[in-house]
Amino acid sequence: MPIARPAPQAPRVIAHVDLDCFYVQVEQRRRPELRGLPTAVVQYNAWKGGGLIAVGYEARKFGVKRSMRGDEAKMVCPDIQLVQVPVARGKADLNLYRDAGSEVVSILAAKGRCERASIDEVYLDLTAAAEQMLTATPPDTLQEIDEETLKSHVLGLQNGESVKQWLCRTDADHLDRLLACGAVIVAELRAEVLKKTSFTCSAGIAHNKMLAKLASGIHKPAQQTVVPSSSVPDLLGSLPINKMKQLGGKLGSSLQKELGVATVGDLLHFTEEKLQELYGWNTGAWLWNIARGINGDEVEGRLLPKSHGCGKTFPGQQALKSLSVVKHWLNGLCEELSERLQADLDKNKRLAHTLIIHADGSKAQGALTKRKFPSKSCPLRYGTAKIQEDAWKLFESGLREFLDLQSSEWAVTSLSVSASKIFPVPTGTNSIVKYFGEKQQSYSQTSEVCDVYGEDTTSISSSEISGDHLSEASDLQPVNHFGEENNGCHSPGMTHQTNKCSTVNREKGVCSILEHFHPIRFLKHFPPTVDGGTSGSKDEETESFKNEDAGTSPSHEIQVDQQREIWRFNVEDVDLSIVKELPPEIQQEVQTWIKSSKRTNPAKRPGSSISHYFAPVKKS
Ligand code: DCP
Repeated sequence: MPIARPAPQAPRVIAHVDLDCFYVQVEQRRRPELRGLPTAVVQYNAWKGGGLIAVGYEARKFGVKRSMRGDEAKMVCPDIQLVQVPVARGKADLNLYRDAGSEVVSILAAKGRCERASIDEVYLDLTAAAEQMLTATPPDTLQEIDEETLKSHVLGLQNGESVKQWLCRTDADHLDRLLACGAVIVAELRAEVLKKTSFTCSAGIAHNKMLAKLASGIHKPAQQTVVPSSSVPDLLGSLPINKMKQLGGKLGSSLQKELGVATVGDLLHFTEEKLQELYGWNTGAWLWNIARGINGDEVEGRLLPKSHGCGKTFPGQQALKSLSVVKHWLNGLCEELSERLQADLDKNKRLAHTLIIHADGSKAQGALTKRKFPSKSCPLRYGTAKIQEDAWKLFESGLREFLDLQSSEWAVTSLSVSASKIFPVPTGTNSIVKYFGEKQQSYSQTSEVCDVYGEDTTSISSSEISGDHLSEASDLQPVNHFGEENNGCHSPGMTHQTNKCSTVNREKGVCSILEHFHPIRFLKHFPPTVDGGTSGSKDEETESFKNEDAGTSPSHEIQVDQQREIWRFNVEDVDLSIVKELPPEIQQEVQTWIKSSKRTNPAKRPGSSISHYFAPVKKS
C-alpha cells in the first residue's frame, strides 16, 4: 500500500539510475564478440527457444520483445544471438548479474546516500553533493561542461533554450540550479560506471524519488533526463495512470473505472477529501500528492538486499506431483539460499532471522476447498541441512493446510524459499540484552505472522521471491534495546514484558536481566538449541531440546523458572566482553550467576561462546 509522506522541508536532488538491458550487457562483457550484435538473454527452458528475459537495444530495433520466445525472436531477427542464462541446480543462477550490479552500486555510492532498489536500479540522494557544487563550482563557472551532461534531456525547455543555457542560467531559482548541479554529477557518475564496468546506464534527476524513477525510463539507453519542477504538470498530465508505480493494479483500475481518470494529472480534478472518502485517509492523501508530483520518500542508505530468495516455477506438465520430487527441488533451493546467506555473513557480517517458503499449487477438480497454498515461515537456522529440514517441515505444514485434511491429488506449480529480517551481527557496542532482545523479537514476530503450526505469512508475495528481495518493506530495523532513558529496563519489541519489568523491578529497586530472559509461549515450540535452532512438532521439540543438552552439565546453565516455564542458558555462552557493556546492576547480576555456576562445575565445555551460536554448520 502506498504511504502518503509530505514533501520534505528542504529541496532535494534525487537520481534514479537504471542499467540498460542489464543481463545482455553482462553477457556482452563476458563475451565481447557479442558487442554490437542483436542479442537477447533467454531463460533456462529450451521450449520454443526459451523465454526472453532481456533484449539488447540492437535487437529491439528489429522488433524483438521480452514477451517473445527465442524461436519467435529468430523469425523477426534471424541474426539474433540468444544467450542462455547461467544454470545451477536445474534453475537460473543469477549470481553473475547480482555481482555485476554490486560493482555499479559501489561506484555510485561514492557521491551520496545510495539505495539499491533492484538488481539493476539504484536511487541516489545527491542533495549534499549538489549543494556543495552550487557553492563551490556552479555549472556557469565551469570552463567546459562535458559532453555527457550536455546530452541531458531537460523536460519542458522553453523557447528553443539549449541544455547548456538551461544548465548555466544564473537567474534560475535555487531548485533548478540544484538540479543543474545534479545533472553534472550524474553524468560524471555514469561516465565512471562506463569506464570501470563497461556498462551503460540511464538516469532520471529530479526533486524526489517518484519523479526521478519516472524520468529514468523516458530516454534510454545511455541517456539522462532532468525534471525541473515547472515541467511536472505536463509530465504527469500525459502519464497514463497505470504507468505510475503502485497504480498498475486494482487501485489504478478502480480510478479508471469509477472516476474516469486516464492520466495521473486527471487526479487534479478531485479534492483530497473526496479521494480520502473514496480510498481511505492514507491512499487518498497519497493520490492527491502524486497528482502534484509530491513524494516525500527518503532514499534509504542500503547497498545490500533486504532479503534473499530463490524460486522456480513448474508450469503445465512440469508441475511437481509427489513429495519426493518436491523435496528434491526444495533441497536445491535451500542449498542455494544457504550459500547466499553464508556469503552474506562472511562478506557483510549479516545474519538473516526468518525463513519463509512459498508455493503455488493446484488440486484435483472437485476438491472441497479453494484454499490457496499458504506461505509459511519460522526462525532461520544456519547450515544447509537445517534450512532444508525446516523448509521441508514448513512445506508439509503448508500442504496439509492447502489440502484442508482432504486427501486429493495435488500439484505444485511454483516453489520458493527466502530469508528475511537480515541484520548486522551484533558486535562491539551491541549489548547481550540487545542480542537476546532481537532473538525474542524475531521469534515473537514470526509467531505473530505464521509458524509451522498455523498462520499464514502475508509479508511476501511470489513475485518478490523471484530474486533479491530488495523491495521488501516489512523488515524490522535493529533496535537499540538499551536506550539511554530506559536504563536497560525497557526494550522495544518486548513491550509485553515492559510492564512486568517496571512493576516487578520497581519493587525490587533493580531491573533484572531475568526480565529479558522471560519465556514466551512461542519458545515452547521453538526452543533455542546449542546453535539457536528450532525443531518441528511440539513433541519433537521437547526431545530435541533435551538431546541438544544431553552432553551438557546442568550446572553450566542458568535456569530461569518463571510461571512454570523454563528457559535455559549456558553460562559459558556469555561473552564477558559484552557483559561489560551492560548497566552495572545487571553486570553484577550476571557475574554472580557466572561465579556460582563455575563454582558448582568448573568443567569447561570447548568451543562455547556466544559467537559459537552464530558459527555456521559446516557442510557435510
Ligand atoms: N528480468 C528478468 N525477468 C523479467 C524482467 C527482467 O529476469 N521479467 C531481468 C533481466 C533484465 C533485468 O532483470 O536485464 C533488469 O530488468 P529491466 O526491467 O530493468 O530491463 P532491462 O535492464 O533488461 O532493459 P531496460 O534497458 O529496458 O531497463
